[in-house]
Amino acid sequence: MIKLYRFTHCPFCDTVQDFMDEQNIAYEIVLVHRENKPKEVTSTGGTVPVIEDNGKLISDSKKIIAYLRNTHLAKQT
Ligand SMILES: N[C@@H](CCC(=O)N[C@@H](CS)C(=O)NCC(=O)O)C(=O)O
Repeated sequence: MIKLYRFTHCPFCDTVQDFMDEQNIAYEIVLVHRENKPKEVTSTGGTVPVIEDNGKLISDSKKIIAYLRNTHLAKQT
């Protein structure tokens, strides 16, 4: 299942999470604290949101949504 790394308060993270909710894409949330970011976040530039999908890490809300459109939505049709 997709993991969504996010801060509790983060408008970019909300955009990605709202998109996955609207498109019925299953995910689990990994809450990240600004002072103690996991390697999945530090290794991709240090900002959230980051998603992990089958071992692939993607950061940046626009890139994440483009990736999900190209992969997960294509699968559903
Ligand atoms: N262009 C990025 C911006 C993401 C961004 O700036 N996220 C903030 C949180 S809302 C962040 O992670 N800041 C790094 C920090 O506070 O350490 C996106 O669209 O995902």
